[in-house]
Amino acid sequence: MATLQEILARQIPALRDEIKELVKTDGHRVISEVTVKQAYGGMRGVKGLVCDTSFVDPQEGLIIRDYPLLEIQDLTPEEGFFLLLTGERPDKDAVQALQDDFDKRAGVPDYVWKVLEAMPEDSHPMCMFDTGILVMQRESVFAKAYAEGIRKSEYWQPVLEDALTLLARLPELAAGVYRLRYKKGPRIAHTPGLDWGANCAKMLGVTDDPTFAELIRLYLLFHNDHEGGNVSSFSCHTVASALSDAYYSVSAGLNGLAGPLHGLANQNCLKWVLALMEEFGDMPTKEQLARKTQALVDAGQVIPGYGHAVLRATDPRFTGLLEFGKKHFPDDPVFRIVALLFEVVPPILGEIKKISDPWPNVDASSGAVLYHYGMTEFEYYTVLFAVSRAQGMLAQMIVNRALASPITRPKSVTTDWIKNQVAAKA
Ligand code: AMX
Repeated sequence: MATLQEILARQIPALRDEIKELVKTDGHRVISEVTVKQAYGGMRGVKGLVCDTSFVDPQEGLIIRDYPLLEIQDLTPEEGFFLLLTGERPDKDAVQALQDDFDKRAGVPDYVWKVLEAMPEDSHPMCMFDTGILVMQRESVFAKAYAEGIRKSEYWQPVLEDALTLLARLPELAAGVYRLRYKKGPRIAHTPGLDWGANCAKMLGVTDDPTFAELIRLYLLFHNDHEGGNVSSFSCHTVASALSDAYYSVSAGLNGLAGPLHGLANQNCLKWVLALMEEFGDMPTKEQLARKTQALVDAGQVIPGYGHAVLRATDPRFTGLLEFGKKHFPDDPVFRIVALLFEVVPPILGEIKKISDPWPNVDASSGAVLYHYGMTEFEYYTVLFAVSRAQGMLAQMIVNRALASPITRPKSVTTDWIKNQVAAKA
């Protein structure tokens, strides 16, 4: 099988022709309308973006290039990235070529560590991770090629170069942030020949338990993409549309992932579970959990890890991680509470009319499985989400650059304009 680069070089001309023809013949057709509620409501449900790497079905959840996530949960993250980007499942040789390529590009430069070491000790690990990405911007191959006048039709090639370098370095950067921020001792070097997920697990240095590497592979696969409209992907897309390079664009996306309604929900979820344990001990009853859930809702707070802007059923990513916990550590107290909350929370949220989705999302279980292995620093969890989500953001960016997608610029209107519009229609 051909390499990632060869497959893209073959696919891109055909994809360009296909989209050009579609826009030419059917460009005038209406695919979505916008109501006043949607204009004020985060554009929820407005179909104004295209993303071919993955799709989120409200009932089935994440579908990567036609494959429902749980059907492909045995893929390694690199296989997942290959699939996201090309729509093809790589054979052994193609994966090996990608892993070899990552090995060649690995190695976070020293200047990055110097910057991170100079940051205040209480910096949030997401801020450190993001800073590490931004300082590497000076190495962008795309920025250099653009400054030298590269042809538009070739833009995607240096973007792919930047993407592969970033992906090769992100596990090491993430693990280095973990060890520095939580004083875990010297950094552990990247091991050539080891796959991306196992390398990440090893560099974190949390445990030698082989099932931890299995978990990190799953983790890095499960969070990789969630179509185009989620905060991280959309932010990355918008910034990239200005022809900002992969470093600036991924950093922008991660700043959104760091918000409590998005990727930071996993840290808040675990914080909540630990607070429940402190109050009720290791074995809270369903009644106690139900009372606390209701109290939080009554206080106007969100139950972290529950609800979703698109999903209307249990997130398969939650299910996959729950199954992993049931298989490897069903009696772990934190994990047991997470499993119990799954029984208790949805019926309570389901009673509240305004909530569109009472079911758990990935963040409801993703912290507990890490906690089991001794990663108790829950502020850190979003960094692992970020390593994974970078794959989707970069895959989308490469495709968009190949299609020469124009700068993102929806039209905003004023409240007076909306009122006049509504009055005219009435
Ligand atoms: N607990 C309590 N209230 C909730 C809720 C929850 N888990 N989920 C939604 N609601 C509330 C909203 O706050 C909103 O209230 P408001 O009208 O008073 O502001 C109302 O229900 C309607 O919201 P919605 O249409 O159901 O959801 P949304 O599309 O506006 O928001 C999300 C989606 C994820 C931000 C929301 O469900 C939430 O805040 N969940 C908790 C945080 C979380 O788990 N985030 C992670 C999402 C997955 C991810 O990106 N990693």
